[in-house]
Amino acid sequence: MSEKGKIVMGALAPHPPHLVYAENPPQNEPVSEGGWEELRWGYERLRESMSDKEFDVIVIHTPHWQTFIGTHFLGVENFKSKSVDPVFPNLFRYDYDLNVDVELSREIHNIAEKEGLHVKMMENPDFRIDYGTITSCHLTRPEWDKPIVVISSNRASSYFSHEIMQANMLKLGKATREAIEKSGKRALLLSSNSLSHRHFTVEPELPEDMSKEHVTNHNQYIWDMKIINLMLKGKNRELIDIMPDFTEQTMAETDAGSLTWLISALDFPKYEAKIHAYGSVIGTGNAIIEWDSERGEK
Ligand code: 2X7
Ligand code: FE2
Repeated sequence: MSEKGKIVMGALAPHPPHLVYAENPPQNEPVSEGGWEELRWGYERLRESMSDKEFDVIVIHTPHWQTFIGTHFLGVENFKSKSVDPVFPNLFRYDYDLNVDVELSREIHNIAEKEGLHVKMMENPDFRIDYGTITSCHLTRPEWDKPIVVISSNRASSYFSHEIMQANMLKLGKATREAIEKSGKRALLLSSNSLSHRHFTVEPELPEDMSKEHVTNHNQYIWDMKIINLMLKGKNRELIDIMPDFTEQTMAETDAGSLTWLISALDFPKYEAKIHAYGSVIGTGNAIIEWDSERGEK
């Protein structure tokens, strides 16, 4: 490919397995009566919004593939098995069969390495894919007709600090953008994480009983709105500046680095993001948000 590649869209695409459970797709074993419609309709609106986009590959950064020594990348062309959520095995037992764009994976890996990051290609064919990757990809593109690149979450937040994690993710985002441009491919990027992440410790008898669902507490809600409004106004430098405090005070899943990686890959968009939904899942805050980088360029 000779033409320069590009990121055609970025999205915050959270992965509560409850949303897949509620949809009852053929791949998932447990059966539900529905639930969490606001978020599921939000994913429907995201899919509608990207329906006229042409892209070759989905690149996803996932909080539930946690690596303590560096950032890892899937490096095998196909994975087929069952993924079971360790916390919610009653909700998520999903048969997956997915293809990986190993060439692009390797290119991001190589550029990130040159930037000084500790990286590794994951080449074990029996590796079990995490439910974060599967849920976000399923809800964004249920056809599974595009190859994916999966990037692990290096736990620098736990090992060092949110600030060190962010410094690394800013480099990784830039490396991702450069690799995509070099590849000539058109990519959709997904940051697979919730926002505020304090959650209930007891599950209702019927998990999809919506009379039991609400944000854990008001502080979490106020913080989520602050973060969402910065994204909607294109104030992404400010967002990165306050992300460590937000992460600490709401135990946010931004500790994984996914959102910082996405904002950096999109090169700190100044244009407005578009929100498709905000809702709670066992008390956590979840927003579905898109950055249409092609529209933003105009
Ligand atoms: O992994 C998750 C999550 N991030 C949010 C809500 C519920 C369950 O799992
Ligand atoms: Fe999660």
